[in-house]
Amino acid sequence: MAERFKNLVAGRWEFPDENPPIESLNPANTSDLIGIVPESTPEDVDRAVKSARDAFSGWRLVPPPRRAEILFRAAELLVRNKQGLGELVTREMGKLLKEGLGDVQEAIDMAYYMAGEGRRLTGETVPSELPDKDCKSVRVSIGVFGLITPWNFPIAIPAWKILPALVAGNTVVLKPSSHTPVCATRFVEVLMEAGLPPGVVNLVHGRGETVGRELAEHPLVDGVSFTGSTKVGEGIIRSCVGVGKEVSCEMGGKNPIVVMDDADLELALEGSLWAAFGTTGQRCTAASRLIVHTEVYDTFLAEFTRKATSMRIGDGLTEDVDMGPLVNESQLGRVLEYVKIGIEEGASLTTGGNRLTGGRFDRGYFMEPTIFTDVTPQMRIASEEIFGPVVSVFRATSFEEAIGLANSTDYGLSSSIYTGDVNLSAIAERELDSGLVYINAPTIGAEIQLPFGGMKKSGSGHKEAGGKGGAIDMFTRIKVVYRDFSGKLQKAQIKE
Ligand code: UN1
Repeated sequence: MAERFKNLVAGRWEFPDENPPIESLNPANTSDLIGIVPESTPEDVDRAVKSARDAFSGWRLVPPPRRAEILFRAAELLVRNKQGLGELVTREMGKLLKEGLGDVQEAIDMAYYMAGEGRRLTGETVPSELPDKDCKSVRVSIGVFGLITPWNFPIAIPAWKILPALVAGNTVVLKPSSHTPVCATRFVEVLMEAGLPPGVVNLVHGRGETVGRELAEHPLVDGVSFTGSTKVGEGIIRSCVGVGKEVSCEMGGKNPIVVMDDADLELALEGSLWAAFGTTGQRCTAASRLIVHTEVYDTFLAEFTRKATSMRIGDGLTEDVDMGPLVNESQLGRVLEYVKIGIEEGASLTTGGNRLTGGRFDRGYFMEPTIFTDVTPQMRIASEEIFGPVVSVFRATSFEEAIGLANSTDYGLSSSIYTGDVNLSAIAERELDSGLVYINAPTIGAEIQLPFGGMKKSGSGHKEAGGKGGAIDMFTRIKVVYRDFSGKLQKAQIKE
């Protein structure tokens, strides 16, 4: 019998069975059934939202440093369970074990950071223009948040959203991806074990079209934080903005790495390989365009192709593997479809492009690292997010042309330049149109103590994670308080 992973509503674990359950399979070996979760209904969402609403009235009054103590305990539990959770991430999502452990580490980092925020949630105190009057701003909790998370960081991204929401005094309903529901359940279990009161965190499993939609559109939800495709995100933004809900959407990317002729080529190769094929290209920050200066183009491409073709593909739980599977059959199909599109558009397939078959490969969703050349910015493979191990290599004859190419998509999440020229790096930092810019480092691997989010079609609304302008701004509202202790009517701006 498959293990059942439940919803959490008002502090009670439950398994509604109106619909047949959803199976969670290991993408490296589909005979490995990790568990089943309910396919919940809009009524389940409604009850979860109401439970969050009920819990809000008490949770908002708990002093933030007390809320933070629970986060701190959660961090410690995550540290203790890191190995098991990391293995589960790999088993359910497919990334290499070291990356699965990294996924958990990102949640640990976020838990410690946001626990610290419990003693910081700062406002401002400024002088008044009038005597015997003070002026300050304070942060207040907002209410109930609907959190909709993807499968590619199945523990880290729920942590990015839940932890700042909670320390700021909100309550939440989480709808995790139906491809990685077990990781999300385990994470919520840790939060409960850390001592959260019932109803502060609720978990509802199910499909985006039903459960996700109901959560985003529910009138008792005050804000929505979503990570996923631009298409779904844009729908959420429209529905939230129309009714004045807080909204944060982290969406696609088409992230470039520029390699200049004066770059440390070995470093650029290593970084490009990690950013293009790490996590099987399934990061919104993955590099899908390499823009290489013509002086080093041939050497770079030859070496990059050689390194890509020698990558070892397999189950991320086994050693000596450099790249795991795609998350499921439909993602694999989508990525292979883009390979076909690239060929039809006239790009040259330098290496890869095929599903891997035979023996152990037949049990999972494996494909070759794939490189296209002779690509123009107008092609779909150069402009649409593929979300797999497929990268296009472009030739640029100058720095200006390289930056122009880098900025030539509708997306703007992350970008990178490899150069030995400090002046060029400063100009690139200024000109690259993206929320994250890396100098002599790949496009992936943002740290949690600064805001995370994109420009253009990559993100909208608030940013995530720590630092000024990060997630705390999403999960609090600023209230301004004027206190007049003069005992008389004083009129600002009025000269009498
Ligand atoms: C994502 O792919 O949605 O910067 C998030 C990175 C990770 C987060 C990626 N820290 O690559």
